[in-house]
Amino acid sequence: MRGTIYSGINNIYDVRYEDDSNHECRIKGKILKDDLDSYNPLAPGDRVEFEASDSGKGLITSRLPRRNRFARWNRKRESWQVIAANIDLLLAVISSKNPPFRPRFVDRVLIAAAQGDVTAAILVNKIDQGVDGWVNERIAAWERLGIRVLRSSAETAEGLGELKTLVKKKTVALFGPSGVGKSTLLNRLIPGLELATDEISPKYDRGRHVTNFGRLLDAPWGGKLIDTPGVREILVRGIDPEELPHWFPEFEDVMTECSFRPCSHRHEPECGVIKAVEEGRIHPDRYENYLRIRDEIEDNIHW
Ligand SMILES: Nc1nc2c(ncn2[C@@H]2O[C@H](COP(=O)(O)OP(=O)(O)OP(=O)(O)O)[C@@H](O)[C@H]2O)c(=O)[nH]1
Ligand SMILES: [Mg+2]
Ligand SMILES: [Zn+2]
Repeated sequence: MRGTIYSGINNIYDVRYEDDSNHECRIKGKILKDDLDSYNPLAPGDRVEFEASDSGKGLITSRLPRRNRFARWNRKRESWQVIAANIDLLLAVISSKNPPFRPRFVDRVLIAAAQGDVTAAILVNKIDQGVDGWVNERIAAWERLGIRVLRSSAETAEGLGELKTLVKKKTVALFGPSGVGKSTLLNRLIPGLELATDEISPKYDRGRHVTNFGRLLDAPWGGKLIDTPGVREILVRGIDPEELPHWFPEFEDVMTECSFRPCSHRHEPECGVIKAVEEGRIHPDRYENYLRIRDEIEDNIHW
């Protein structure tokens, strides 16, 4: 039998069969541990082969090939954690003010999505709390790269119509820091859904990590949505430092003007990237983020 993973906690997976029946499954043997670069063998959205039993429990015997996956590097485990598989879109969700707007976090999510062959869009939520000029400027820089950016408020419902249209008939995962409103948005989109949500901590200006496991949800209009736990950080791994510039699409054109090859675009004279930053063709904060990520991956070169 073939089914879809809806969620998994402590190695027990909620598998949904074609007839909408639910099966509480464990993994049979180590069959899924082969050729894995992640510590979790299955994530919401995965398709599996399983053997059902009369008691509603079952055994997963294999994972079907993935079309794509979105994964994040887990610093403690030094391994990838697959967040969602076989998705049409990853929505990087961020808030405009509280928790603070974190564009550099989003840039990293865009890289991680591209690494897993996943299309990404950005959702700036909580716009009822205000959107500063620099936030709009950063949004415009993403839009110039051809990335879709939506603005929404789960509080006033502004932008929810557009969001609904975007996710229609698709499998879409929401990913971002804790407290930005991922679960609240899903509760707003899917009538009757009551995912747990909580206020952000006033002392630290960040969420309390309310959602603690990823979960696939059926939308009444035919699509599927995935709620995921908020994360504090997202690291860039699996990319050689010299290759990093290629993950910044706006560098691609201007890199041809660099005099040095290879050019790190840090301090070399006659660097096309530095020139483009000075002339305002590359957003300075994207460039700053490039420098930091480059330092970070060079410090981790041993892996
Ligand atoms: N003002 C305002 N508050 C919002 C909005 N969306 C969500 N919130 C509030 O933000 C808080 C955090 O929302 P959650 O939905 O729990 O956030 P989350 O992203 O799911 O957080 P984790 O599950 O911890 O990752 C709650 O108090 C929500 O009511 C919004 O658009 N505007
Ligand atoms: Mg949540
Ligand atoms: Zn250069």
